[in-house]
Amino acid sequence: MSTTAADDLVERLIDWGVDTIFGLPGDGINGIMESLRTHQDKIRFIHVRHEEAAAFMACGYAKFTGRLGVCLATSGPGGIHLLNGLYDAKLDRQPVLAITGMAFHDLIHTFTQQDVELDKLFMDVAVYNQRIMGKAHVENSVDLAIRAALGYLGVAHLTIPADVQEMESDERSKRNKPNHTSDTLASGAPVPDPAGLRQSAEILNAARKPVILAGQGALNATDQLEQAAELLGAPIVKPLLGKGCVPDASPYATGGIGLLGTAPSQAALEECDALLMVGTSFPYIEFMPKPGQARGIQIDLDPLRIGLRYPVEVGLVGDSRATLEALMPLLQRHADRAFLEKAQQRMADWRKLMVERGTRTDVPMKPQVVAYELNRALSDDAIVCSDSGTIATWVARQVEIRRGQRFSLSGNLATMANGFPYAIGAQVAYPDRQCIAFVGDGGFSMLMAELSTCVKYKLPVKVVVIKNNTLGQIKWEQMVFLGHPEYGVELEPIDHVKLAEACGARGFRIDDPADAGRIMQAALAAPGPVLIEAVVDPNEPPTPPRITRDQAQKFAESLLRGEPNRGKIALTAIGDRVRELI
Ligand SMILES: Cc1cc2nc3c(=O)[nH]c(=O)nc-3n(C[C@H](O)[C@H](O)[C@H](O)COP(=O)(O)OP(=O)(O)OC[C@H]3O[C@@H](n4cnc5c(N)ncnc54)[C@H](O)[C@@H]3O)c2cc1C
Ligand SMILES: Cc1ncc(C[n+]2csc(CCOP(=O)(O)OP(=O)(O)O)c2C)c(N)n1
Ligand SMILES: [Mg+2]
Repeated sequence: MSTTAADDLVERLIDWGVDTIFGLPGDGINGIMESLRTHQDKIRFIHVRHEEAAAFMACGYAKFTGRLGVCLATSGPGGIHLLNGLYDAKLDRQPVLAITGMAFHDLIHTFTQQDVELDKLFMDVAVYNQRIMGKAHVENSVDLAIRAALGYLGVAHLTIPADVQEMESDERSKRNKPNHTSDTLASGAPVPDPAGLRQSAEILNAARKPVILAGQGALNATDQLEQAAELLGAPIVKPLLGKGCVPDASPYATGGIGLLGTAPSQAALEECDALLMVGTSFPYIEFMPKPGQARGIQIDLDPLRIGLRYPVEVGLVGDSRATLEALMPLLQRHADRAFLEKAQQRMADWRKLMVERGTRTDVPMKPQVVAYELNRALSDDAIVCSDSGTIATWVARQVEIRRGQRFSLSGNLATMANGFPYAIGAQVAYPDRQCIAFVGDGGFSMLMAELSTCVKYKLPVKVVVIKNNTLGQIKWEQMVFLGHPEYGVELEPIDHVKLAEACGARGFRIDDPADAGRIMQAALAAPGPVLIEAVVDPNEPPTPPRITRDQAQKFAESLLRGEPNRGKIALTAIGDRVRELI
């Protein structure tokens, strides 16, 4: 039987081990859809409601499995819809392959319908970007696309004109001999040079107050980070994407850093005299030590990232785990534990504060209470996905990640709406794990139709929607950073329980802290897709670990300039600080 170019594409994906594609059909990809139909015993097509969700699912799938995520969209609008999710993958460095259709090859750029040259549109997002010109062009393009996505940790894009997908003739140019390209991925990473390792050890051995800053690139180095921290007597500070690199209960961990971080992490960075960065590009330099304060060493797979945010003396290019293993035999155990012990005392106080905030009994309920109860109800293998918004603060501080659990959000693009599709991507990859989306009512409403995808594929995703009827993060930014009263942030309320039921999922509502734990446990234990609407106080601000004088001043100004909720806000924790200034 003759095969089409689309068959060659799908079969090559299967050769590479791809077994799942997230997407939505259209007449620009009918050839590929037909081939997916005839190969459905080897490759699953997950039919989504919005292509943006397909790209997020592919990104989430890649984040939690380390494998290639694949998404598919039709020509023109379908491809355009993918873009936000693809930028998320680009910025958080995830291997994702996007496949799109295009107009017929002999009508491109003739004002025909859906005439969007997606390869041109995707130039900036993709590390590899190819317009497939014929059946004989498929094999080598797919091989390169996948190798580029996995090898360079980024987005690859293949676009195929609709008629080329159906092409059966395999006429090749005389240089393009068949079977000369390979579906083999080279693995491995550079090995840091011995001189760099020696110099790093000298710096760390001489330090009195070393800190380890460990991010997403160190997720595979839990034991090594803890061993290095034990040797050095160093606290481990975790940028948000690195939340899972060591458990939050680790004696070395001081939690996150930045606006949603912890006070002990901030203090450790302010006081340290050496900084060992491992697999992180943490963007907020205002939280880093002052240049000259701490001697810097950085481990990163990508030489371009060395010295990006802090003037390091030594850069070690390599994999976090292997590099730490090479470094550790050169480290001496620090007898002086005072710096680590100080961080541990501060963490004990911080944990008490978090429990206090998570167990508040106020009505309306504080959002921290929901995150606190979620944390208690999580299973040991939970995958927790979140969104951009105040929810990121609640989850970062209240979910105490354990060994075996995973966490992510859209770190560097910081987009809304990724959290729910990430959880779906995770659940598709791991049908038996607990997959949670902890999202805001604004972000969730952008892609809420994917509830129907969960029902269709019987995916038992649990979605916790923090309902504050506002774009909370922006409301607080308007006030605290700019001194403006809130504007344009109110959300028309949605009844999420009814929405869940309308989609065929189960809906629960939590609005009373006294019932929060019981309902959360019951909802997470319920089979199938479940939505938990948590009605919370919209006036609870996500306070930074330490409020600066300028922030408090701006906040006070926003209240004085006519903030509509000033009465209620003045009763919250941040209100105390503001009242000192008015
Ligand atoms: C609403 C919102 C608020 C936020 N607030 C904060 C905040 O307060 N604090 C905070 O920390 N973040 C915050 N973030 C996220 C923040 O923007 C960054 O995305 C995050 O800090 C980056 O974390 P990272 O450095 O671990 O990851 P990345 O920026 O992805 O860096 C990972 C690094 O590891 C390298 N790498 C990859 N694999 C390996 C390997 N095997 N070995 C060695 N190196 C490797 C990569 O080359 C890269 O340089 C927020 C995000 C949102 C949406
Ligand atoms: C696609 C996109 N649009 C806008 C923003 C700006 N933004 C960041 S957080 C946020 C509010 C999120 O609101 P919600 O999901 O309700 O969460 P909350 O802050 O209320 O917890 C907005 C509008 C963004 N990051 N991404
Ligand atoms: Mg909201």
